[in-house]
Amino acid sequence: MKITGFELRRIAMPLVAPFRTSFGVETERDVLLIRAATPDGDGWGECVAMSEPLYSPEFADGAAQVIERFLAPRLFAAGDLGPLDVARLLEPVRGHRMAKAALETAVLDAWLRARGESFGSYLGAVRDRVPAGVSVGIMDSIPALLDAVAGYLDQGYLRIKLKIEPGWDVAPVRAVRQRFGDDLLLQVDANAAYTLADARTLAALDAFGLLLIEQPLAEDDLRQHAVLARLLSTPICLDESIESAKDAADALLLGACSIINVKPGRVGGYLGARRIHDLAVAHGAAVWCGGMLETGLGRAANIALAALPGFTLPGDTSASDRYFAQDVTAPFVLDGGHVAVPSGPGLGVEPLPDVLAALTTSTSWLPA
Ligand code: OSB
Ligand code: MG
Repeated sequence: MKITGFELRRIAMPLVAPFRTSFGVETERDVLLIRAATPDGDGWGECVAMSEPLYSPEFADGAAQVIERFLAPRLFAAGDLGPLDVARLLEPVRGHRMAKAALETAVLDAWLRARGESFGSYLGAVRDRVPAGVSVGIMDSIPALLDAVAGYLDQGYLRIKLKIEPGWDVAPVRAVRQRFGDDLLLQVDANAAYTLADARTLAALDAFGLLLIEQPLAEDDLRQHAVLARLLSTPICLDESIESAKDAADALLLGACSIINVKPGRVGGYLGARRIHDLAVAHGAAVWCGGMLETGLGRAANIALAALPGFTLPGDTSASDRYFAQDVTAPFVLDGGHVAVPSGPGLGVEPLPDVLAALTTSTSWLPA
C-alpha cells in the first residue's frame, strides 16, 4: 500500500465534567489525530498521549514532533508498506509507543477499509457487543461521588472503577459498597500513587470484595508489586507498568499482577495489544480494555479489541456521552450496559466533517 502523506490534526474536546485522577485534573481532551492518505482512501489513528506527561512520559506536542521528525520519515522511506511493517520500521526509535500506535492504527485502518474488513474481524473479535464499565474520578466529597455513581448505574453501566489516591481510598470504597451493595462490580485505580509503605492501607481494601486494584505502585516497581500481591487478597492489575508483551510476560512470571489493563496506545498499537491478550490467555490471566478518554475514533478500535475472547472483564469502554457532549463520530451509546462493536470496514466509524472542522485547533500535512 502506498502512503501519500500523513495529516496531523489537533482537536480540542471539552469534557462534560472535570476528570480528576491521582496525577491531575482534565477538563478538556487535547487530541492528536493522524490521517493516513492513500490512493485507495484514508485511515485514522488517534494518539492517546495527553497534553502533559503525567500519566506517562509522552505528551501530545511531543508525539506530533516525534512523528514529524523521526517516525513518518521512516515509513515514507520504506515505500509500499502494510500494517504489519509499521512496528518493525519504527522499532529503532526508542519509546514513543503512543505516537507509533497512532501511525500503525491509521495505516491499519486505511488497509482494512481498502479490503472491506472491520477491525473486529481482523483482530479476532468473538462478540458483537461488549459490557461497559465506567471510570469515576476523584470527587470533592463522598456525597458527590455517590451521586455520580448512582447516575452511571441508572444509565446501565455494569462495572464501576473508582480513582483513588492517599486520603481518598478506604472511605469512598466503603461508602460505595454500603450504598450500592455487595453485588456491584467494583474496582479501584491508583495511577501509581502509593508505595509499599502503604501496604496496610491497601490491605484494608481487601474487606470490600474488589475485582482488582489497578496500578497501586510506580510503573517501574514490578518486584514491589509482586511483594504487595502476596500481602493482599485483592488481585493486582497493572496499567502503566505494561508497555509491551515482554513487560506483560515479566509481570505475570514475577507474580506482580494477575490481571492486565490493555491500552493499545500504551503498548504501541492494536497488534501489540493483541499479542498481550494472547500471552495472557496462554498464562491464564485476565485482560480488559482500558481507555484514555478517547474520541469515537479511538473508541471504535478499543471496542473491537475488547470483543476478543480473553477480554473477560468489563472495560473502560464507556459511551461517548460519558466524556463529550459532541463526539467527532456518531456517538457510541449504551444499550443494556453494552456498547456495540462496529462492523463496517476499518474502524467502522467516520469523523463528522463539520464537527471535526469546528473542533480543530491546527493541522499539518506531512507529504511522503
Ligand atoms: O489510568 O486508566 C487510567 C484516563 C486517562 C488516563 C489514564 C486512565 C484513565 C481512565 C479513564 O481511567 C478511562 C476512560 O474512560 O477512557
Ligand atoms: Mg489506569
